[in-house]
Amino acid sequence: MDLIESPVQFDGIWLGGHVATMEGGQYHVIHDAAMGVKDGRIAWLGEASQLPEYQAQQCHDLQGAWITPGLIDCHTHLVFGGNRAGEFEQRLNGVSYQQIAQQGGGIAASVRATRDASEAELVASSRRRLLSLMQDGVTTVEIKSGYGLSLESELKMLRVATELENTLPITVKRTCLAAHAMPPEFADKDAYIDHLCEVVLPKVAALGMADAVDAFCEGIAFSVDQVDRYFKVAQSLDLPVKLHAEQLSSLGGTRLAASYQALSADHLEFMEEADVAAMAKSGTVAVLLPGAFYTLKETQLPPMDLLREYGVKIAIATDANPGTSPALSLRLMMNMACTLFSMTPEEALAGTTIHAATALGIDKTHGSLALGKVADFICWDVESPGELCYWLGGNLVKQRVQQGVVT
Ligand code: DI6
Ligand code: FE
Repeated sequence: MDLIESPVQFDGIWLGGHVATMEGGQYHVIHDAAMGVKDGRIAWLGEASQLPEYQAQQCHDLQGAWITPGLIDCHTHLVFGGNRAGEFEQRLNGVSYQQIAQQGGGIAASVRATRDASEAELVASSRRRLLSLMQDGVTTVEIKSGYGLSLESELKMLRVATELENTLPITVKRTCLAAHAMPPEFADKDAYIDHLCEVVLPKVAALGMADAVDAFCEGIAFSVDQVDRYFKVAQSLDLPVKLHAEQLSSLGGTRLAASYQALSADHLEFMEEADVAAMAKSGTVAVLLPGAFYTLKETQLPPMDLLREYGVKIAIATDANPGTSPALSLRLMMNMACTLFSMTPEEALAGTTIHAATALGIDKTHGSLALGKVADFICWDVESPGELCYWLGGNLVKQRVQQGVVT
């Protein structure tokens, strides 16, 4: 019997450049690489000199460019009505946060504006912000609710996130952050948490509107006990959890999150060694948010040495929100993670690729470049991957590829 060797078929092949695969959280460089894509997945990846005979519908010459996995922004509050630039200006003219809050500003202002906005208005304003992230290399984004704080308006925010995914070349993971702040209708925090447990979470789960559940555990928000009750219900509904923890003070929210095998605990400036140990044990990712650290002029640094010592995976995200992090570039956050948190450029890139994928529970398919993984990647006009963290701003994207399609 004749054995006919037929050429390998690709929808597209990329040649003439270099690849940082980010496997295992390291650059893992392939120089003079070739990457073949078929049906939206990576079908071949290695040194070009090893390529078998192939046929490709499209051939892309990288001209020396670098390919990395598409960036993953694993913590954003991208959907909201209005903005708070006016408060930013007020503060710089000497009005305090407290005074602004007393005048009905702060999160309450964003809740009002989000409730008042139509779904179409929210799609339009969020879309502009999302396009900025995408143009800077983001191929997957997490979007939280949390400025609605009523069943209807939380669902509205989650529908907007769904609509963004349906109309743009981006993967969106939706998180229900109904326990973000107190809505004006409730005076008692326990009563609001009861409402979330009895009504909001079951409905969100039944409609399949969220991939995860999040809360803000802080003196100005919800206590460890309240978050515990809310997480118990999330768990019973098979929804993974994540938590805003130890941002302004140390309450032990991180340990609670770890006890629920949380996907991530986020912010973490005030975490202690016992929190780090608990995260290492549960495999919970530490999501650091340098945009909020910078905007709040925080001086307490997250415990980088302890996180490294215990081998906790570290992700970096924009925390894009109208109050504490109006950030529209994930690459700028990578630069800030290096400068403010002493991360290396390699750690920062791992933090917006493979570790960010783990923080969203999608690392089997996303976050690094390997055979069979989703072909989400960026071709960058840089001479080395370290440049991605080096430039403050600028447009370094040469080509953006989502599920194998140039977008
Ligand atoms: N932590 C924060 O820093 C933001 N939310 C949160 O849970 C604040 C959001 C805002 O000010 O609108
Ligand atoms: Fe946040």
